[in-house]
Amino acid sequence: MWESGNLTALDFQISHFPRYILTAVLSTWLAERARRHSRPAILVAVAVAGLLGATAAPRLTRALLPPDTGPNPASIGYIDRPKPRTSVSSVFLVEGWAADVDGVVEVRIYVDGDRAAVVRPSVARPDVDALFPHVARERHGFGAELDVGSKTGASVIRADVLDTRGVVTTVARARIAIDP
Ligand SMILES: [Ca+2]
Repeated sequence: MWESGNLTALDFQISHFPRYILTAVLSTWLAERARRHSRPAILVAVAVAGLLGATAAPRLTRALLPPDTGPNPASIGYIDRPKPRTSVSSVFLVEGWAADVDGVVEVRIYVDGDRAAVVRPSVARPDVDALFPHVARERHGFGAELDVGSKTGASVIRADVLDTRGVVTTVARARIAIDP
């Protein structure tokens, strides 16, 4: 991704560099020969030099800016607690981790499609860093105490991650049972 971005920037610099040389040569020529040429010839030369400079400038600007950051890899994560197919009471703790190449903004936890909590990961998870060395170096672990009130029976907990590029990804689901 980064390699291809750098190549693109390099291509711009190589393919449009001659325009700058041409513009510089024309400007120098104009400065030295202005008194010996007619006004129309100078105006044409100025117009050509200006056009070359104007068309090359945006490309140089693009070449000097950071390369396109490319596609946005999906966030990853897991719900460690409660374990799938276990029973919980109406107030229970959800714990897990979330990670993203660009960084995680928040984790949104849902119970049967209803948003139950929004948390920012705050617990260090060196195990996640070791397993996924490409993700952003930040705290991945999250935890939230949920109170589902009178809801009972089979339920699905879902964790969605909002990354720093504004994309929301469902990273984990766990089927549980809520005891009456
Ligand atoms: Ca992402």
